Amino acid sequence: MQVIRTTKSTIIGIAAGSIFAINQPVDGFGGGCSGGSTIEIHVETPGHNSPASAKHADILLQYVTWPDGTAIDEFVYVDAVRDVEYEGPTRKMRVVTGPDSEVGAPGVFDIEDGDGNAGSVSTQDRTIFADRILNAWNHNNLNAYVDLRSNSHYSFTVDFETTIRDNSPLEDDVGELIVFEVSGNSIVQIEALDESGQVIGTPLIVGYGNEWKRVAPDRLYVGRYANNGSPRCGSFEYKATGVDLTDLGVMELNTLRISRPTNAGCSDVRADTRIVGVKTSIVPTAAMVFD
Ligand SMILES: [Ca+2]
Ligand SMILES: [Ca+2]
Ligand SMILES: [Ca+2]
Ligand SMILES: [Ca+2]
Repeated sequence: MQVIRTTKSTIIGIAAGSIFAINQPVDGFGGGCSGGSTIEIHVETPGHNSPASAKHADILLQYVTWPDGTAIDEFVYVDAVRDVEYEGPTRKMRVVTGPDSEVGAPGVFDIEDGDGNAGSVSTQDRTIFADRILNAWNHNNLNAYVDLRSNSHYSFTVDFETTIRDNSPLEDDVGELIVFEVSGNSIVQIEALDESGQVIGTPLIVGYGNEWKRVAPDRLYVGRYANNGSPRCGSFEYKATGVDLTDLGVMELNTLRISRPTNAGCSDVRADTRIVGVKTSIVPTAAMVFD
């Protein structure tokens, strides 16, 4: 079993011996319509006994355990967001951060509201919305995501705070990106960009082929919000999947473009997306290959 622990952060607080005793991949919950496929992501929900009751509050990422047993507790967050595009109607693209959260910028923010004129989406709205996305993606509260309810074109570009590198140039079980999606029923395209904004590698449609998985050991849930942002009854399950950088055709990346797939067929393209980088490698992969 390989264990990568690059920080002295949260895991230190757990009694020695306990952490890796639960390191086995967690199976599904005895079947179910999605086949029981899971991804092991451990969270803390301060003030709540379990994630099930934290749907409007902090869901704080702690560590992830990949199918080969690799446990990682260091993540790479987004530190810039730009080039927001959106061609759909108002009230259909918003950023949600659980309104009872203490990490992040709690609230429900529609893209068209930034400039004070809720009737349309202006350039100023898109600029302000980039900051809304940044406020949702630059910390470890997973209950913070882009909420999309339109089939129309959208895209935005994010820079990560440090370079994300593949732990192996081959296909491997250790994901460098964790992509979350509300309900796990929508697809989203991601592409690595170079410094000049050109696509490098291969665009990847997440949720198409690489299916969304139920989070284990505890399922995650997010709240439902009315058009005016007020909480509604019920919840949505929050699913996720890991992406190995090999699937994006790159060995490292700093910048990611997130967009509506253009040839999506009949798939649901109204993705509700949150992406977290995973620090799986502390040295450049090229050095490991060519030394
Ligand atoms: Ca506006
Ligand atoms: Ca790889
Ligand atoms: Ca990898
Ligand atoms: Ca969805």
